[in-house]
Formats: sequence, C-alpha cells, structure tokens
Amino acid sequence: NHHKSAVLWFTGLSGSGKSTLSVALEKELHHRGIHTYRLDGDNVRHGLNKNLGFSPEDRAENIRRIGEVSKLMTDAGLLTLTAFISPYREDRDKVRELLDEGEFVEIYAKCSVEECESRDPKGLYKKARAGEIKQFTGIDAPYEEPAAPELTIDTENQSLGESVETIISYLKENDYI
Ligand code: GGZ
Repeated sequence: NHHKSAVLWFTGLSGSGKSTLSVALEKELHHRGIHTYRLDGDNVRHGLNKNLGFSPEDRAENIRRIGEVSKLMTDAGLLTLTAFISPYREDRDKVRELLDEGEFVEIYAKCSVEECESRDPKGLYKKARAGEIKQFTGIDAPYEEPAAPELTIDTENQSLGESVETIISYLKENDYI
C-alpha cells in the first residue's frame, strides 16, 4: 500500500459531485491502506479561510491558500483530496505550478448547470435565482472549464461507483497507488 504523494484536485460546479466523489474515493483508498487527507469547504472555509467570501479576489485567495496547504501536505507524504469549485483556470494553474510535475491531478466533475440546479441539494441555486445569493457560480458568476484536466468525470451520466473505479484505474495506471 505504498503511494506517491500528490494532490487530487476536484473542480466543478456546486452540486456537481466533487465532495461526494472525494469522500467515496477516500473510502476506497483507505480500504487499500493509503494515507489521505481531504480538504473541503467544511474544514477550510469555516477555519483557515473564514475571512473570505465569493468575490473573484476572495476565491483566488481561497484557492491560493488551499494550494499552499496542499503543497505542505504533499511534502508530508500524503495523498491529498481537495473539493472546491475553483472556477478560475488561472487560479488552478497556479496551484499546478506550485507543485512538482505529476503532483497535481486535476479531476473535472463535469455536470451541466441545469442538472446541478435540479439537484440543488442545499437550495442554493433557488436562492441564487431569487437574488438572495449574489455571484453564484453558474448563475451570475463564471465557471471556467479545465482545458486539459488529467481526468473528466461525467457525474451527470456515470454512477458514483463507476466514477470511483475510473479514478482508481487512473491512479494505478500512473503509479500513484
Ligand atoms: C458558489 C457558493 C456561493 C457562491 C456560497 N458561489 O454546494 P456548496 O455550497 O456546499 O458548495 C459551494 C461552496 C463553494 O465554496 P468553494 O470554496 O468551493 O468556492 S471557490 O472555489 O469558488 O472559492 C456552495 C457555497 O460554498 N457557496 N456562496 N456565491 N458557491
């Protein structure tokens, strides 16, 4: 159960399945005895980044700090999983540049706004449509699709199990695990 240290960086719209995927993947990695750490809104936006909102500048700073933390974790030998919208290509690319070759695995949780909006697990799209939340990604704030992600997971048409299998296969084929 040896692994290469790296960051598995999930990106995608709110409700696209980033968190669900990262939780399920982490469970599978733990079964294989692999040491991981997961970063998401719950443990980052409520702590380290609680002074940040959702303006483009704050999102950039959110991603910059998460990138730096991921780098520290990678140095500590962990396989880190991150689940943030990270809507700007430039911000994600800066994290990629921070890390060594092969240490940044960009995984695009691809799902249409229409589907995310119909899932609306937290009722946030509804609030965004009503104007109660401003600058909501996919509604009145942009999401820039990755140009060349290591993996694209079609969460609209693939089951969770299939998606986890796809990622595990990629990690095996590329000697991460
Ligand atoms: C997007 C927002 C917003 C706005 C609050 N836009 O579905 P969620 O609830 O749990 O995931 C979203 C989360 C996004 O935080 P990130 O740190 O991932 O964003 S970024 O990478 O862009 O910095 C959503 C909630 O916070 N949320 N307001 N305006 N998502």
